[in-house]
Amino acid sequence: MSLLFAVAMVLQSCNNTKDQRNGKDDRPNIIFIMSDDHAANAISCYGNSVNKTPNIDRLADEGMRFDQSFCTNAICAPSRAVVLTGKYSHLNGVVDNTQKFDGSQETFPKILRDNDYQTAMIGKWHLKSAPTGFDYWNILRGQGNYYNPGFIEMGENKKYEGYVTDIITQLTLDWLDERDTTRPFCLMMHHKAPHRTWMPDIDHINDFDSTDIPVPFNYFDDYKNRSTAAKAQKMSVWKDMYLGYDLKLTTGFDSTQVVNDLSTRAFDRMTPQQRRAWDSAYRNKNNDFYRKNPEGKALARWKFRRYQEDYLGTIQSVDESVGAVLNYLDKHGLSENTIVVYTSDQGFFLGEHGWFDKRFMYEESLKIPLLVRYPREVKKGSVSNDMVLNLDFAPTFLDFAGISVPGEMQGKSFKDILAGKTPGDWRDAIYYHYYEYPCEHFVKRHYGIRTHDFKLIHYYYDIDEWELFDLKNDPHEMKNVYNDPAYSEKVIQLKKQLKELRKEYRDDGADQFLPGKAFETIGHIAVGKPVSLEYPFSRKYPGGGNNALTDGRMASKELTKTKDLGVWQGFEENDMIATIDLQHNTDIKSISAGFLQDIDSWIFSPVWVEFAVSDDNKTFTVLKKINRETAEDLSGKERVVFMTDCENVRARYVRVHAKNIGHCPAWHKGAGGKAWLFADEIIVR
Ligand code: SGN
Ligand code: CA
Repeated sequence: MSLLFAVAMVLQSCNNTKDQRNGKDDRPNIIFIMSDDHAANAISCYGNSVNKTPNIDRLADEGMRFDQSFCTNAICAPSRAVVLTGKYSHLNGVVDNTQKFDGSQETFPKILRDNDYQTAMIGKWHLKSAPTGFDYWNILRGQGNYYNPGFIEMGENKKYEGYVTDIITQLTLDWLDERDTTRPFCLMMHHKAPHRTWMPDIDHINDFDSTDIPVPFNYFDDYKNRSTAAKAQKMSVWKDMYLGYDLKLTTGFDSTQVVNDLSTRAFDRMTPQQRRAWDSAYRNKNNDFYRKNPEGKALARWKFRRYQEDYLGTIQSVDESVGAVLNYLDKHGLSENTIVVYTSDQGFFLGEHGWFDKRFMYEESLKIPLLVRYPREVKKGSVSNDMVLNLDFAPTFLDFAGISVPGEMQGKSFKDILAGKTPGDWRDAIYYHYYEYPCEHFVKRHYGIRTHDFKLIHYYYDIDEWELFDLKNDPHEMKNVYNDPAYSEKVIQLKKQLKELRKEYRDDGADQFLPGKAFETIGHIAVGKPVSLEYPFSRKYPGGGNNALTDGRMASKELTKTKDLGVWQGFEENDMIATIDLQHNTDIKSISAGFLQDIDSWIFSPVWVEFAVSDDNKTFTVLKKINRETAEDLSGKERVVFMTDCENVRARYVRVHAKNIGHCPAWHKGAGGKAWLFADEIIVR
């Protein structure tokens, strides 16, 4: 390449990025504010809320509000991966919350950074791998805590005292202060709020005490004519919420009336001062509950109310956070040239159908709030009814920065829509796919299509059922008309369109994400040998019976990834004391036993495991007693194996005693409840 040509190329690429007149980089800044589980129905500019969000509303007043904005997979980590990559879950690899994001793939922050943008990520990340593509990052550990949360700042553990939303806001403003003002920036401020368990900041705990909060008309939905999926979920406000853990009935006038199941892990984090303030903010309303002692439907209504008071309470701080950022921009003359986006990783049920949580392709969780302010190009107070997706953020930001969008990104830039010029070929249907099942809340796997007027959903894996909703006539999705002959043409047409979308997005191999095999076949000397038990299996999880512990089938480590939970042998409250008869004296080199740990499902790995052998099944020699490691990550799901090597051991009987923790510990949401021990398999070599 000649020198002249090289110089010309450099100049040309600068043309794209720098304002020629003053040599200043004039590309817009981007502030991407995303909260967690914030339903549009809890933002006042969306018109349906009981709360007021004046600061978030400012973005609608001064920019554009999207009324048809959706996510492609309504669950946290997958949604974040879609935002970063502009690719559907099956291509970016994060189909559910259990997967780790592969940070080596292309993301929009990386591309912006390569193009001289400063990039920062502050707040909830939840993708398991360390952030890539950011000059600065400071992320919450895991899901994050509301009080005195732990963070990871550029790989280093940090703990800040205070309330999570305020801390994230302050870190954001600090970063803005310290940035290089000669270059544009892209800043992600991601709040934890209003995620479960909805712990408001102290001064917002009582904000909604005297607000009228109407119970949704379909709160007592019976799911008639809906799919089995709608009936089988476990996300009912009135059936599945814990009184202490979720609804804060942890402080009342005397200790007998206190529900003691709010994770003390959340409470242990509080300073004594915070704890006192928290208790005094809840005490009166909790006493009122104990005085009235509601039951039946009254209790169900009380639960809804308390859920909403707390949920909306956390949003008060999110709104203040948005206000603080907007004020900062005003004060520093940045408002004109900064694109500010407010959205959420997905929607949320606020009691509609009786539910909390998300996951379903129903409107409340599918829909994301989306407000965009950019005074240079977006008309004040505009509203769009074009269908946009969280898949579109990456291409849109790159478009605004004047960078061409990589072909592998599946979203489309909605820059023109923001300018009030919807492209003629803009999409008229969206595609959705949810995978996380079986798992907490038990929402079955499904995918579907939504057009402006209809929604067709296919539930698969352990069922094969369809739902069709006529959104114009049934906006709340109360009547599945899939089997109504009047809609048979519509079904055919939508199925065809759905098939085309699946093809276009290359989502035709969903099988690869189905749960794996329930067990692995393994050979060892105890295979087929009889087992006797001191305490029997619990009838609830009897697995395959005694001999399944030595049947050469080792249960998969991913309980949630198998259809057949029965491969594990379950002991409720009791220890497992299993004796294997090898039939005759045998040389033994090692003994191991596998257990499941899935603390969210009340399954704890044993406190200790003792291995012993005997010649006569009367006198046993203890070979080894192993205590559980204490530093485990308590939220994970894993197969925990206890093992002993044996030297010069020859015996006929092998006994494995695994100590059940007995009851869920005080910090657990099931505190005091019977704990489970899941075992399989005992391997003797
Ligand atoms: C936690 C919550 C669930 C929630 C998932 C997923 N339980 O497990 O209610 O559905 O996160 O949320 S909690 O008791 O631990 O709060 S997500 O935001 O990560 O997708
Ligand atoms: Ca087995």
